[in-house]
Amino acid sequence: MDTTARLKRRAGSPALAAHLLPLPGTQVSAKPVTVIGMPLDLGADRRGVDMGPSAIRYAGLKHELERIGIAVEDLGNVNIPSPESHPPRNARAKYAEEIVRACRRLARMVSQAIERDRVAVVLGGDHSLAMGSIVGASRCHDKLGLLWFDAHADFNTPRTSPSGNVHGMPLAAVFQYGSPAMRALCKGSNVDAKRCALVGVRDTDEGERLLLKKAGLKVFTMEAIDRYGLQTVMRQAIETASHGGTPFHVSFDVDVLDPGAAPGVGTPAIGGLTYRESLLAMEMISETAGLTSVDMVEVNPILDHQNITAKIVVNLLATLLGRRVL
Ligand SMILES: [Mn+2]
Repeated sequence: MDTTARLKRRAGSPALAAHLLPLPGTQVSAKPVTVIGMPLDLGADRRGVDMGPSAIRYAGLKHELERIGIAVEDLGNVNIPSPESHPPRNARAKYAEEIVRACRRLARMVSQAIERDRVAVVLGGDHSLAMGSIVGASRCHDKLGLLWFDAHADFNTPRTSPSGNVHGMPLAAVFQYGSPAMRALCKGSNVDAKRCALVGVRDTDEGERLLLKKAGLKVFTMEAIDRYGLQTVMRQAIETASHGGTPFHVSFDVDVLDPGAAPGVGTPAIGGLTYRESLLAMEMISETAGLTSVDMVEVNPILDHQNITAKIVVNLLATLLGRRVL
């Protein structure tokens, strides 16, 4: 059975199936890709995002990328300890040490892929893994830009976080706010505030709002997207991240999409991007030259319907890496 028929069958309803059909056009000659699975759920309260890498692979990532002429190697999964093996040591930053150790392993794999002139594609897992990808990509460049798609700002610290879950803290750690272990890891980051843009934010905590302002990042909220449109916002966000031709990392929390479109995410928040808007964002990024690496995080198959969220991720990645309609 070909991909189209398979997607149709899996999608259930014909309307949904039509929405998910692979686009007919292909664009060959994109950079080869290295896929790394990061089944990390130590940063989130709810189990399930550890199955994200599996769901995305099952949705046909490798097949779809190869279909459009991209060479793919899959390094399998980074080994992650199970939260059942011991309780968190620190309730304000649960499993921070274990997460940092896993991120160091991920950083090595990401930097080795980039050094071999490949695009590193990291499948999550909860968003705390982004610390590892960013540190890994930073090792390969003097400066690294960062495009962070998210419903949340992920700018909490152990002090401001209401939950103590580390997946709400990775971006703050990149800017040296957070637990000592996280700050030590993120000393390896080359991202500075003027080369970082957040897109799609709509749900923030009190403490992190103050810290976010202090850090001076460019935040493009959903309100900005409503007012100015996605194209205008993305132009500015890309300009920020790739300022002066800087290579950049994309960290994409799938909860930036509206849960009506992508229900299988760890922390859903209503009022997000449509599927079309998220595709357009990927198209616009793919028109630039600077992409070094990308995370797709927080896919939770337990909360999903017929793996549609993972299928959306496959379409987003294919588009980001060069798939075209014509
Ligand atoms: Mn996030």
